[in-house]
Amino acid sequence: MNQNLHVPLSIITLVALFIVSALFFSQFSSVSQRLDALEKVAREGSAFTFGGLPADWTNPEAPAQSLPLEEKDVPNGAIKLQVTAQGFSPNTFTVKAGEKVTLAAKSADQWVHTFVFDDPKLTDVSLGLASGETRGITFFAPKKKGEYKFFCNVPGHRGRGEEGVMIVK
Ligand SMILES: [Cu+2]
Repeated sequence: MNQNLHVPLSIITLVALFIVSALFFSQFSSVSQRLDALEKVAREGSAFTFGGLPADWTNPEAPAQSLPLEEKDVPNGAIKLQVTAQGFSPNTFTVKAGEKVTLAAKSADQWVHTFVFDDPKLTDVSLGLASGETRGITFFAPKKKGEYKFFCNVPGHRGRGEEGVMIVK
């Protein structure tokens, strides 16, 4: 290797070091942002998506169930349902077409229950509830008026009456 190449090589080394450290620090700041987001989740009870990223459960654009909620954490104006082996209570509720809906459901007996809709367009609107647990979800009501059936999809539960209707008008 001749002498003339040494200068460019050391410049290349310096540039490479700069890039590596820039990448390192950008990584560092995104980790700290991520920790901030996780803290926010811990404080506000947001849900995690399957990708592991925190999701805001009150965002109707991307319905995702909350972590378990205390009664005081259920927003004012939320539609509240309870589900037991006897069914949903209430088993019907009414919303306006296209409006933002916040729903909170509680498993009020010793069983695990779920809340899901029949309509495939509402697949994302689903809750899984351990015994005694309340969770919430926010979504846009369908723009199409009509009756949308919901139920608990734990095997055997719908058959014993765990179903209801969301009326969109
Ligand atoms: Cu059930």
